[in-house]
Amino acid sequence: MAVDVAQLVEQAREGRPRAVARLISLVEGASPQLREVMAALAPHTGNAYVVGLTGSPGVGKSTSTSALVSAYRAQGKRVGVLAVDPSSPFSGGALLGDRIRMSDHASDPGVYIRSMATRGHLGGLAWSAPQAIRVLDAAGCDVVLVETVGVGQSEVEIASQADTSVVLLAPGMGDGIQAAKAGILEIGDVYVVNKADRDGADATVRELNHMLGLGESRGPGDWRPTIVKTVASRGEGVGEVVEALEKHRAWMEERGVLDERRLRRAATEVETIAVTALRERIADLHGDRRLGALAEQIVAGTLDPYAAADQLVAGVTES
Ligand SMILES: Nc1nc2c(ncn2[C@@H]2O[C@H](COP(=O)(O)OP(=O)(O)O)[C@@H](O)[C@H]2O)c(=O)[nH]1
Ligand SMILES: [Mg+2]
Repeated sequence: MAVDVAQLVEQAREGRPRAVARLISLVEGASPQLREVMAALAPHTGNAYVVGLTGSPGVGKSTSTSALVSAYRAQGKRVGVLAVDPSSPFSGGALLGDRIRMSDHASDPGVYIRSMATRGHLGGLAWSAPQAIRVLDAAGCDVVLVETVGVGQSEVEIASQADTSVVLLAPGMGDGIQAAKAGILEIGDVYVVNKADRDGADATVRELNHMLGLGESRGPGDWRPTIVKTVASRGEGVGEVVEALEKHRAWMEERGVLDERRLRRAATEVETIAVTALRERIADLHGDRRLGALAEQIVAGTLDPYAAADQLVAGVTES
């Protein structure tokens, strides 16, 4: 069903939650109207500060996100929350518990909370998450918190696209090794050791210090990842997390890093849309027939795979 995009965008900019939700649904469903939506949103984007939260399931991401929402709301900021689950084709499922933890904010008109899954779209969340962030940005969110379900490759990719990446760990979860494996020790700007009410939090901080090489010297002006201990379920340490985020943001602005990151994010976004469009064209009937014909020539030895790939790309891009 076609929607009145101009009207929807206007309503979203006025901060109407239903309009924001409709726009994100268009993103999630890969609607053909998205071109129109993104064109209408473009002039109104670029204001939101995007924070990614990554960490093993159960570490306390949703609890921390909820506490961060409260902290930012206390500052009068409008906050968007995007909970993304790259492993699931259904929004909801794994994130149901998160919704309950977020229910404190359900009636606050200054907070948008949305969970998203891939819905089997070829581009996956790498394709849709940045567009959902655009919607929240244009809707006037000062801060957008992006929570991923776990620490897999696609989660790390999504988190690394944020302005600031927060990596959460908890004592006694064997998190260190897992984190190192998933590569999240390379993406964290701020590290949170949550569940500091449990034994071993200080040991986890020490281990983290060691793994991050924080004892080693860095170049002057380099960012030293901050480590903050929290008890998210009681809101303890959350103020320090906000402080660490603000510090990182200020550092990025001072050094031009924020612009750099946003340029990189935009480039990745365009590339993802382009590659996904290309892949879709190859998968359509036309492209499929072409591919079949090329495969026959390769098997017959009358064509090499590079020349065939060139022909395929040329064929699907000119039609
Ligand atoms: N003891 C303790 N439990 C916590 C803390 N933060 C969160 N939890 C609990 O840990 C569980 C998982 O939290 P959740 O936020 O859903 O983790 P997520 O999977 O990373 O989003 C929940 O039962 C929370 O109540 C904390 O600081 N201390
Ligand atoms: Mg969660």
